[in-house]
Amino acid sequence: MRLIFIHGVIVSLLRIAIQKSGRLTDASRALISECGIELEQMGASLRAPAFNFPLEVLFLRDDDVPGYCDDGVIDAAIVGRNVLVEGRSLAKIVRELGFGRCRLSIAVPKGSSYRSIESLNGLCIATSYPNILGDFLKARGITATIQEISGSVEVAPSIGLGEAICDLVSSGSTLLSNGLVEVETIFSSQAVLISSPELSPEKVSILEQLVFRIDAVSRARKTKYITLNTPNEAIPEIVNLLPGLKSPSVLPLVTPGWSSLHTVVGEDDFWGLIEKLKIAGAQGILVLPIEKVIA
Ligand code: PRT
Ligand code: ZN
Repeated sequence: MRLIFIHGVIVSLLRIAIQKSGRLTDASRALISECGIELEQMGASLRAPAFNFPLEVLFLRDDDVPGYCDDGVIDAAIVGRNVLVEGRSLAKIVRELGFGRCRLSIAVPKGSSYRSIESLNGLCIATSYPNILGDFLKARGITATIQEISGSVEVAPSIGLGEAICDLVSSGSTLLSNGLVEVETIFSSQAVLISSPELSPEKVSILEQLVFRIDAVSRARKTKYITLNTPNEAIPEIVNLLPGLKSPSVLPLVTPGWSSLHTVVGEDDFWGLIEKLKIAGAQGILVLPIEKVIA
């Protein structure tokens, strides 16, 4: 176990992996930074200790994460759920992080005679996800050949490597530009925080502190602080529209008969809510970002 000193006291260090260079890298770094954790910049080093939190970040290829986590080489990681499940990892999902959303889908060439899932019987499907695909097909009693390939799966049918593919999709534009049509979604994914199956009590405690901060950041990302002015007679209707963390604060304005209302709202149907507030009589609506929400 690597030890560090904070204010002269020995503490253990939580070793967390994030993707070195890829789709999850920026959002993972941003999350760590929004948690108030500052990393030492060590050039092109694959390791960065934190100055102000008992954490060390390792920058890895995502494919290495499940094995390292199971073996206890790393204590935690931010990785796509797809990688975790495909790697048959024993790691525990601690939190879903809400970024890196995508789906694993089966696609066939445009114009092919696909009708239903039974149409996959006897086909050869090219994929980098043989385990997830194999489980899916087995559960549905489909017999197909799985051709495992490591990249550029979407070009496989055009070069004779299979009659269908199974790959990650987000916008769908890669499928479209390769003349493929999505026919079955077999798995939904997003970035998750995972932890090794066996952590010492000290490391569990550090992980809990990290998760506390991540939760505060996640709640803040989903909420906005709102202030507005309203004629007093409209307050009951406006309060009804604004649930807030508890209930809105109402402060009298200098202008007689008017008040200012302050509260926190979720981002779901945010614009719909603003419309309703205006109709109810709200004016001068200000919307502000929130940095952290401590429950
Ligand atoms: O180098 P390393 O091995 O670490 O990275 P990688 O190349 O294996 O992974 P990377 O960086 O491409 O993706 C990291 C993670 O991001 C994945 O494991 C997913 O959890 C998540 N993610 C989210 C995606 C996508 N969206 C995505 N669209 N991963 C890959 N894609 C690819 C997909 O494979 C296809 O080629 O993007 C293409 C499709 O995108 P659309 O938008 O055209 O549908
Ligand atoms: Zn990878």
